[in-house]
Amino acid sequence: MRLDEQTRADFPILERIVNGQPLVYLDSAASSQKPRAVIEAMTRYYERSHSNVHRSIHTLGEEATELYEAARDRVQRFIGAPRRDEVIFTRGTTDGLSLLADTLALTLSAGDEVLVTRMEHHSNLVPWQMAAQRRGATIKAVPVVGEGRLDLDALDRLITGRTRVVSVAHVSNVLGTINPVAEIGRRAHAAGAIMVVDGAQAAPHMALDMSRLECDFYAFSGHKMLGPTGIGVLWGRREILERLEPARGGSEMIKQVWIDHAQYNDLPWRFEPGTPPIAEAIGLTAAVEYLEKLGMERVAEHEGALAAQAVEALATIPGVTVFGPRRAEPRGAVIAFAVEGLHPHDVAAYLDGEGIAVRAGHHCAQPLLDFLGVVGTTRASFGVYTSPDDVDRLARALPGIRAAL
Ligand code: 7TS
Repeated sequence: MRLDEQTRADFPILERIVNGQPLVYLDSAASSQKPRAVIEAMTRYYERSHSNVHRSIHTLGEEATELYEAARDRVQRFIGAPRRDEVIFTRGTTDGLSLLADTLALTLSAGDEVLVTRMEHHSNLVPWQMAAQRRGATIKAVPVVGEGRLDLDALDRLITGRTRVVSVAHVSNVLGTINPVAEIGRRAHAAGAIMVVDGAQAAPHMALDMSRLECDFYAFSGHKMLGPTGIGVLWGRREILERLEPARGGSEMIKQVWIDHAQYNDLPWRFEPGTPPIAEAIGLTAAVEYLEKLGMERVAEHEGALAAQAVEALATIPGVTVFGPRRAEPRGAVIAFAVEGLHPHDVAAYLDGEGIAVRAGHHCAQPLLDFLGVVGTTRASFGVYTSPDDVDRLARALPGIRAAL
């Protein structure tokens, strides 16, 4: 059975009728929909076990703490992390990368360099800009070439003895390019730099193995991988986390506090100040269990087939330009395109009228769009519940757009 045939009934929202048509949800890269298992796990928790974690010894306090820490074990296994205390819960990818940039900023000096790429989401740019500005460090970017790949020859020239951090998206949220992060990580490590990966568009769609990825930090969001909003993960290599001072403080991230100083808690709690997203961690457990049951290899295969179908179907429509790698090689579960002479917002509004949800705009990747020479694109993106028929409905709707506008 195809993955969408197996999963669709688990997603209540897919029963919606939008503008008189059965919903075609092609905006999973912005946020995925949620299976009943996730919604019910969170409701069950609030109805039966809610309390704060790591502080109260009453029964509910213990239950909530156990469930929250069990989520860490689930995530550790899901991403192949060597140790559970390397898994830090955050509020999302943006929060994880900001936490990391704030923390690493404490180690940067004037003249140090942070290397990013031109295809980064703003969440993997702005936190580094802020860190660099505070410390007098410099930001450099690996160019994008051809159909949307990183220029790896330029990478070698851009990594210098001053490069402290290299931070790269695993999968581009606009181009769908899957970047060779292990190879980039090897080169970063050879120069003594810390390798950071923005996995927001990878974690929901492919099997991950932190022990083999040649990176030191990996950030992703729960809400893009069938889980709730408000939770994310920052995985970090223990040897590095251990020597970093936390940049954010308060609450249970300490062992002891005096008026003018504090002794910080062990990993990972040292980097989790404040009441964490508890119900969200429990929802994330359910999402990870759901994905594991499907099998991430199967998820990648299903979405890869949809991407190939979409590239082929859209690229043959007159006036439609598809961005990103064209060949049938694996690409991420997103496809951005332009319709000649039409603003992306008009394209998205027209498609919405047909019941088809896509995103239009700069996708928080303005430097990349400058390179592509467009102010925005329209983007279709897929999840485990996306069907070939959804892609077909998009492809059949597009040719009628000019007559309709
Ligand atoms: N990094 C990448 C590559 C992303 O695609 C996104 C979100 C983020 C970071 C930020 O994730 P957040 O959960 O903290 O918001 N990308 C998109 C998108 O493509 N459309 O809406 C959000």
